[in-house]
Amino acid sequence: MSTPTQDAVAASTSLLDSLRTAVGADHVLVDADLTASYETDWTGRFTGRARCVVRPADTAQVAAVVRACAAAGAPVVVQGGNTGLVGGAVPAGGEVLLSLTRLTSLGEVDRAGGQVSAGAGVTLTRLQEHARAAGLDFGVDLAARDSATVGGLVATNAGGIRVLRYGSMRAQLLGAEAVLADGSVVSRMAGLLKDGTGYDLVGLLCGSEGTLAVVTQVRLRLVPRLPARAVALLAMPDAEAAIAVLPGLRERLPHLSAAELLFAPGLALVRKHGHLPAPFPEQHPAFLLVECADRVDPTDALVEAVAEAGGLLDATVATDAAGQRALWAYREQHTEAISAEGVPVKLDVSVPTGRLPELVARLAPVIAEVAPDATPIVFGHVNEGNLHVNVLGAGPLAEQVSDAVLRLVAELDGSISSEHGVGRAKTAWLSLSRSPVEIAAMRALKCALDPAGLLNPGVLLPAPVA
Ligand code: 2HG
Ligand code: ZN
Repeated sequence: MSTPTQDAVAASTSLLDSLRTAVGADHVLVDADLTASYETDWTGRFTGRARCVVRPADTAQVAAVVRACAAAGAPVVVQGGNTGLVGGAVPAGGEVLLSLTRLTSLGEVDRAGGQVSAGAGVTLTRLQEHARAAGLDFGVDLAARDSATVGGLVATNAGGIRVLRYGSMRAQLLGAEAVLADGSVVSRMAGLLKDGTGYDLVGLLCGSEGTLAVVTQVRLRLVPRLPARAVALLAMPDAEAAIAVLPGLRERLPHLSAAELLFAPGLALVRKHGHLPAPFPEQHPAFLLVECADRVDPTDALVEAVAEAGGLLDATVATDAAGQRALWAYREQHTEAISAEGVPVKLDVSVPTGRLPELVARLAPVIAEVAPDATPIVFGHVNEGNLHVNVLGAGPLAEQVSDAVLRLVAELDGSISSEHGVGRAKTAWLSLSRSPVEIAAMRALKCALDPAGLLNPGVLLPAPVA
């Protein structure tokens, strides 16, 4: 008779055998030096050992992997480009890590429909280049574009820098193919612009952070390519003034495509790590970076609107590509500069836009009260009331800092997760943004689609109270 240990070893060997049969032995990684890069998140804050890393090449292989894991009762964690910031795509310990980076199929651009099909492992940069080569563009853009993958963008309902103009990832999603927890496949890839037949499963999978199904392919809406751009950086006395300028710019500039908020401490970090020159001769406390995109040069309209905006301390407008990249670098290099400084507490929150000045004003004192030595670096997407609150030097007070900031956000009727997802980082605070009834409904959906709880356990929903 075999012992429980022998049974466990035999079960594990038979799962590895099934996975090797599903994807080929070369794509089942077990050696620690091969799995390491998949096991820690981009920030270095979340880490855990995977049972193995499996790298399927297409939907059929993903289905075979999920079936094998379901048969073995083995939990699965799903990963794309590993650029997530809430620990939602790295193992907690012992899961099979399903990496989707080999799902790189990219269909021909359908110009009649203004759509394209993309595999979950296609990077955002590749998708953008593909759309642009066909005279179109993709409506979502963000700084991690070279590594972030379509599957991860869908899983987190990613936002980024063009939400003001085109909406978040869900607004681009016309269809999806996904593997359910039992290994069966749902495919809705026709890209119908109108389809009122029942529950919107595709919309539901967007933002579900890999907990309901594994999205393997999506059908995406494309937008017109707007090659003429103008970018301005406005220096402002404070957040309130920067926020107050936005409605006027939005009303005057129908081709406004981005409005980003940053502050002196973040700018200083970016300049230090990126070795960048100062944007203005004088130092200023707050900045608004705005971009217009159109088919014809939007510079004059932007200059006029900026000239009429009140409360500016200074402004600079870049019309050529190099100057625009240089202005964007002040904003886009925040994440890297912060990481170069240390492992931050990273919070991504939003409040109704009208309450943004109050959030900005109260953040520093609220953080100082629980972690007096910590340094907050705040920046964000002002149109959506979305701030990225990064706190350096919180050390053992990380949980207290998160708690204080997220409670402040809830008090202001905001969301504890705006565009990065809940992941493992924020499950404990889900009830600040979702009522018990909503959480029960979310749990019911999870149980219906993944009754054994094998897909991304511990992500998004807190563990049920025993
Ligand atoms: C951004 O807007 C990203 O640049 C990352 O959402 C935010 O690093 C962050 O906190
Ligand atoms: Zn962001």
